[in-house]
Amino acid sequence: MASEVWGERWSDSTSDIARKYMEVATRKQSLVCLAADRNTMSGLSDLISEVGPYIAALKTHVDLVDDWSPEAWSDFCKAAEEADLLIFEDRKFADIGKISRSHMAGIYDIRSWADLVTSHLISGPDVVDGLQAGWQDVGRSGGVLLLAQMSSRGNLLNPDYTDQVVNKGREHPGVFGFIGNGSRPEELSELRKKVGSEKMIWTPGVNLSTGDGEMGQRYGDPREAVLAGSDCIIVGSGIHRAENPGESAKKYASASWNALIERES
Ligand code: 5BU
Repeated sequence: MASEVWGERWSDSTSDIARKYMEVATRKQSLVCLAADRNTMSGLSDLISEVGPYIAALKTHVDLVDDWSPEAWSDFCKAAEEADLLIFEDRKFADIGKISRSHMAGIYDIRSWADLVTSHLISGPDVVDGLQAGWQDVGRSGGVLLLAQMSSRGNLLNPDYTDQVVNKGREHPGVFGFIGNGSRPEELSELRKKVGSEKMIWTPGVNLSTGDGEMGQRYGDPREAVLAGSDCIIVGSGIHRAENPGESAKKYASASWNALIERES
């Protein structure tokens, strides 16, 4: 049961969506969010059918799909829902509150299908209210993951900036949690200390093969990320570029799940 496995993350959580995530992750014994970075609808659908059982959430970049259409996307979201997955649009919002609210609508209508979105806090805390208003406009609710750290080399999110994001985000009920740097366990442990136990930390920059990736991406080990305080490892190419994505997803699932058991026991 989720309440037994997740320890204080469960007991201290005040977010329905975070609890939903912990339940899905427990059912599937997987703390994996697949970064579904494929640029065709058929490539995306293949991925869900191959790895759906081994992941707990699906992260999208809706605007990189070449043959995107509202109908095809709606079918894709339905498939994700049937596969018991949270849908997470990694849109990295950053505008003022009222424009962010409008960005949730528009062609892609993110507010109508995403359970989670990412946002920078560079424009100030009203961006979170704007995103929450976006969901309210269609009678839905969702959670915002604030970028407190990034996985890419040379990024400008320094420790002082991270502190400010965490201090503002911790207090906001619309903030589901924070993005942390999965490639550096020591940075992640620091982030966990700052965040405390109530909010989630989700981490990109994770791969079973650690080291430098393409164009400044950096990778850390899934087990180390979870032990350092990550609640969800975001894995892209480690799964979708593997020869057998299903088998690869299973490996990430068991590494992350075993690490959670180890962390909480
Ligand atoms: P990869 O193939 O595992 O490197 O994919 C990583 C994904 O996570 C990709 O979709 C990025 O947009 C996303 N990401 C990231 O890599 N680093 C970050 O700091 C943030 C998001 Br925020």
